Amino acid sequence: MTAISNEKIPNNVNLSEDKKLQRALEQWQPNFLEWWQSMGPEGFQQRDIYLRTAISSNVEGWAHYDYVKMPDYRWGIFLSDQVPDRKIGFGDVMGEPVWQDVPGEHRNTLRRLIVTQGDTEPASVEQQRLLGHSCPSMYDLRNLFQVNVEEGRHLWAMVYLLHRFFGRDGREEAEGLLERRSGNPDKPRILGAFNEPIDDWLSFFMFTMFTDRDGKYQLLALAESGFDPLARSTRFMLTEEAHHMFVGETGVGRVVARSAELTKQDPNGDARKLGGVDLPTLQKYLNLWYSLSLDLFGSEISTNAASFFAAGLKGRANEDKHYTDHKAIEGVYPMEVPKTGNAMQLEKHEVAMRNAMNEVLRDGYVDDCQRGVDRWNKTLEAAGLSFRFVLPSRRFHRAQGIFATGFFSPDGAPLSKEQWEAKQSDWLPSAADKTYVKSLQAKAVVEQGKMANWLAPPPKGVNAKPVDFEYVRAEA
Ligand code: BYC
Ligand code: FE
Ligand code: FE
Repeated sequence: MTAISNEKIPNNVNLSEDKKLQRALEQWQPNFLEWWQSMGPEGFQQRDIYLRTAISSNVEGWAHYDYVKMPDYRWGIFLSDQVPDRKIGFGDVMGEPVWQDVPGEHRNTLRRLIVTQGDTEPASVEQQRLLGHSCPSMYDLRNLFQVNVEEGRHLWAMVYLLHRFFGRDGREEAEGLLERRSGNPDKPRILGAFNEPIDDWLSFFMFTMFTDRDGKYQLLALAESGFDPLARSTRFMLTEEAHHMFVGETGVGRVVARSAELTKQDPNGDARKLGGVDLPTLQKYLNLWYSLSLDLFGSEISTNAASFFAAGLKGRANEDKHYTDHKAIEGVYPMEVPKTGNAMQLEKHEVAMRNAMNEVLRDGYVDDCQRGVDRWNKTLEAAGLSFRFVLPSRRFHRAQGIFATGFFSPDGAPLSKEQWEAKQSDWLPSAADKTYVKSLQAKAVVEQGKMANWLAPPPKGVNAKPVDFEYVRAEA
């Protein structure tokens, strides 16, 4: 499938053959640009940034690098190639041909899933909009903007589905996606983590490590969908998602490397004394963003998840490769569940497998996060330090699901409210920690090739360019 990139909206969905749809999307486009100008990255909009643009969906040709001003970025609509004769791979409808249109009985549910997915994309751009002013290097600044424009494209991907398949309701939802605002109590974004501030670069790296990784798992689950256009959209989004998690994992990794170095240099092993982030503070930021991201999987026991699965709308990650029983009517998932009326006591429950689908998806996510943490710990080990990062228990600091009403320590022990309050600032960033981390970033590092003191340089640059490449051109 080739892309027609000289069109107003680059696409590989034959947009020019559907004039009505093309017009509707061309009407939405200026609203998107207006949103981008007012809620997208503050500053730098007239700068030339060395960015990658998707220009088609085939593996060799889709990534094109060049200087571009962000408002001129070619946000396009790209679906992965259609798999011929694709069949639904799970649920009650397993084995039936996938749908090229929305089945009437699933219309509301699918719209809801697409809107929820779509809402996170502009939300993250809003959360990150002020970070340019405190960037630790031009390399990092460019990576931030790359993530931002791609989240903008993910919004386009969901808006295409809404316009193409959901008529007037879909068009209204597409407007709504530009109207809600991250962190605004009157019109908040839909999911919790997307209303949390990301106002320092350590939070940005943790977010792209942990929250974008929820994106990976949700997209993998939607890539299984019986609604083929959704499956194909999300499959293409996953190729971009990989870079976001790269930014997160290597971003945190570079902070870890630098912190380890400074910890060793300071006679008392305190990286803060030398202008770095100390390891215990890094652990607190990890605890925060990991637990916020765990919430994004929804409740451990969910009839919503069961019906998404039964109906063939949302599967498990890599359904075909990782599972043999694709109906999941039989099995159970053992869980420890807080007792009703007494969250301090846990009791064993056997949850019907379909009702546990959120937890099944979360399992894959937790393992994936652990692999990243292991790599950071290798750095500490190589530095000869005994400190190790740990993922806190899934019960820790939860606002969704069965543990939301209780209080739990990072190792999962039930606590009273008083015990929790006494220890909270040991486990999550305190106001003083946040002030300290921000103080390291008071001034943007804008000299080509320079790095802020609190993180290590990357081992290599972008697209085989050197680390000191001019990723963001100076103001003309
Ligand atoms: N905050 O049965 P439950 C990404 C609601 S990230 C607020 O527990 P369900 C990205 C839930 O909506 C990926 N509300 O959960 C990353 C439901 O409300 P209703 C985004 C929450 O429905 C970085 C109620 O609680 N994609 O792409 O099984 C940067 C009980 O629901 C939360 C998706 O999420 C929460 N955390 O699953 C940029 C995929 N959790 O219906 C982008 C689409 C739950 O009773 N969404 N609730 O009013 C879904 O698949 C599901 O909606 C969820 C929830 C997995 C989110
Ligand atoms: Fe995204
Ligand atoms: Fe992302």
